[in-house]
Amino acid sequence: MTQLDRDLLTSSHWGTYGVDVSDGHVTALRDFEQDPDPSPIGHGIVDVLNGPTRITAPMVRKGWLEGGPGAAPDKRGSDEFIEVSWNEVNDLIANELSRVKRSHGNSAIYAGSYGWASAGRFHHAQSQLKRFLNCIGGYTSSKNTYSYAAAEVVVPHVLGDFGRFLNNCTSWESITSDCELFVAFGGVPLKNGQISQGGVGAHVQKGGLQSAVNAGVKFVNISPLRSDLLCQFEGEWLALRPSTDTALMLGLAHVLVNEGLQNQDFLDSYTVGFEIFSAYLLGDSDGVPKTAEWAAEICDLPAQDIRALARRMAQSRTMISVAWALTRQDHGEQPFWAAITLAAMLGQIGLPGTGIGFGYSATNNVGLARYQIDYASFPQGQNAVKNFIPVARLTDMLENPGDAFSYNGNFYEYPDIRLVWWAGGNPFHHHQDLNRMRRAWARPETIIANEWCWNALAQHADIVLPCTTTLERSDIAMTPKDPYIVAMDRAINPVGKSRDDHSIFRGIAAKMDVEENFTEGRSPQEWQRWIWDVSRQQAAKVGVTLPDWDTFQRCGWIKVPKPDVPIIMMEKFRANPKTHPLSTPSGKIEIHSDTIASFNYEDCPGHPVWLKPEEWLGNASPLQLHMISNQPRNKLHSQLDHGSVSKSDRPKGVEPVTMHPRDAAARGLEAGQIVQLHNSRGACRAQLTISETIRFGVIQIATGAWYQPDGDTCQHGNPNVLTLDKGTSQLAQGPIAHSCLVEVRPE
Ligand SMILES: Nc1nc2c(c(=O)[nH]1)N[C@H]1C(S)=C(S)[C@@H](COP(=O)(O)OP(=O)(O)OC[C@H]3O[C@@H](n4cnc5c(=O)[nH]c(N)nc54)[C@H](O)[C@@H]3O)O[C@H]1N2
Ligand SMILES: Nc1nc2c(c(=O)[nH]1)N[C@H]1C(S)=C(S)[C@@H](COP(=O)(O)OP(=O)(O)OC[C@H]3O[C@@H](n4cnc5c(=O)[nH]c(N)nc54)[C@H](O)[C@@H]3O)O[C@H]1N2
Ligand SMILES: [Mo]
Repeated sequence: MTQLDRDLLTSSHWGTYGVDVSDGHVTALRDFEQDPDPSPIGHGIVDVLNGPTRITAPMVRKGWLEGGPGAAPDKRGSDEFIEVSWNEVNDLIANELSRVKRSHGNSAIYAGSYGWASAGRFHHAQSQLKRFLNCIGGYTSSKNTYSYAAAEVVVPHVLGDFGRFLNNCTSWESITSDCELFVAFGGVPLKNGQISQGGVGAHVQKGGLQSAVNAGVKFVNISPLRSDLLCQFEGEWLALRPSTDTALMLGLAHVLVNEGLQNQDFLDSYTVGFEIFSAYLLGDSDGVPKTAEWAAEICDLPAQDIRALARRMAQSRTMISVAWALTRQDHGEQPFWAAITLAAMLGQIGLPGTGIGFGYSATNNVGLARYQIDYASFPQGQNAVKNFIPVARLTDMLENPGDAFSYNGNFYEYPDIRLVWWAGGNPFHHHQDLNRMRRAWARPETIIANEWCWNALAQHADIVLPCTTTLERSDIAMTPKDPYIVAMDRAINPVGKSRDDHSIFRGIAAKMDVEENFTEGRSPQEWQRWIWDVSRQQAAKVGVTLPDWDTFQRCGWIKVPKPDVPIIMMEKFRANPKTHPLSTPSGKIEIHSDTIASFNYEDCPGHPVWLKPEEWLGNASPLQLHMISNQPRNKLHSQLDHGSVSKSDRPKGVEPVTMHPRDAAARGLEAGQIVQLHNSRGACRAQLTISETIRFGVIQIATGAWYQPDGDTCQHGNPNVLTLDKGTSQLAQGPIAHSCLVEVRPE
């Protein structure tokens, strides 16, 4: 263990903490002194580091061990596990990988391994897995995220890029000084700002929002949930029907055109295709003018409120924020495209404090002024396999090998998957229609998972490789998304026989004669120093000096200074679109995209349109409610669901669900009782909370409860047994968890 003259430190996606250790056990985490708004989430790890849910040795499912690959796959999730040694398990895996490669080729290995894992530049689980598989010929991969797949595919057609703009959203300082009206589709959910991928030093979202409120910025929270903008900030609340934001945006746009309020100069100089969109907006192309009354019918908001909001937006210095959640719905490409179009019509893009932003407080880094330093990562190498799926098409791929699918203008084929490997990420958390996924999960011959806790992913694998947590290995928390760089100390020894992901793959690499390729002769310590040294050079390129390794280790953390001026998204393009064009075909904002139009997708034509979702309140039967399954307040996804912080929320052991009093009365339900949410795809238990802070006709249940199926009913309250597994459109094929109807009955 490192001998240090300072407190032990750790970092996570939810914050930095001091670590108290006694007798080789972590006894407590302490909030980081630099953090003005620390998150309680971290404390949830202490009681589960070494408890009954910890995986302490390599385990193989009995049916697989006895019958070999493909044996009794329907017993995944219910079979017994047998402990084996590391040497045995490495042999089993090396032989199985060789068999699959020989008989079916590397494309039969699926290692999209989507998900978050833990902070730390070196021990990034997916990078370790992918580098190892690249050393043995590659794997079928996945593209895009569950977070905002629809935006990742559509926005580059409209603005030329998505990630770059997301990382450069106008900073809170600029909003505080220059914005008057902040219109937030999906709110500014501070609960989500607790998180930032790769590590957080100081939480800034609450402070940013507070400073803007103090400076007089008015907030409008457009969301089925009032809590998406905390009441203490006194925003207005427009409780629209879920999945209808695009109709509302079109209604607002129509008012602007109808009343001559759009900024034509901006449209002429900085955009293309407005005339085609405008013909649709006015009804010239389809006979339906998208008036405030038309929008009011769809979103169930008063037409006069829509008109009043449009006028206010045109008269004020306005920022439009679109929550990432708006992409996770049927036709999730449309709200982002429509929001960019609306902001373009207001003509304030590229000016201080106004324009468009993608999901303020979706994570701690949105609107956080910082340098974009291209820090080094653990290199993944080259994947020789070209096959991929859009990440949320997992079940389709397992069900339909050889079938064609559309994606972003092309056709591709689903490969025939024989072996699935997850190291970081939990599909039994993130995927939709989990009961259907579980059935498809029985098709591959072998499923391997690197995990540290017995969640549903581990329980549904054939081979479980026990990995360490961040507290059992040293690393560096260093990401362009956060100004703090933190030495993550190895606070305790690995629990049981667990190994870090790197050592796990190194062991198998040795059996397959690729150890040298995998490690390049470096130890984990040497890799970390390599990452540090390359990152120092990268930082120097933007004028940031990082100390040498020993000084950094002695200090434990450093803060990279922030740029002198606030960030203003698309400032340079605004100043001179000729010298700083966008990377779209026209160099301008594409309100109409010839490229997308040329794909001839009915579910994603050439400009923003309103398309009815497959499931929404507009086609609900009288008993159906719209279910919002948003991000959990007290954990990150399914991580630490078994820990004390998450459990403190649920005295009866099941996830809380929130319902409007009118809906509860109509069903004769009472607060505190256990209910079942159900639809044709499955059911889940939940404990009822009744509140007027939710729109009637809508229920809210956070994601994250560990999937525990009894038949098709999840006993813990995982809403993904109810959600629909369908792509946003042929363009992005993103997930649509938020477009989902359910009924609720007493248990
Ligand atoms: N209904 C519904 N579903 C959703 C969403 C929604 O809004 N509604 N949101 C979606 C979104 S945005 C996302 S990003 C996904 C998130 O889905 P995931 O990212 O898959 O969820 P996590 O629970 O964070 O999974 C991380 C896993 O990595 C494991 N892990 C942690 N550290 C390590 C490590 O060092 N090594 C290894 N090998 N494993 C480790 C954890 O134990 C955990 O099982 O969920 C999506 N699903
Ligand atoms: N505490 C915590 N924070 C997190 C995470 C976590 O698991 N826990 N996950 C992180 C990840 S991976 C991601 S991608 C981000 C996601 O960030 P978001 O996508 O912003 O997260 P959500 O909580 O799913 O949704 C935000 C709000 O959008 C609203 N909403 C849902 N549907 C609609 C709609 O149709 N219209 C409107 N107007 N509003 C709607 C919901 O009320 C919801 O509370 O959060 C990150 N932050
Ligand atoms: Mo996400």
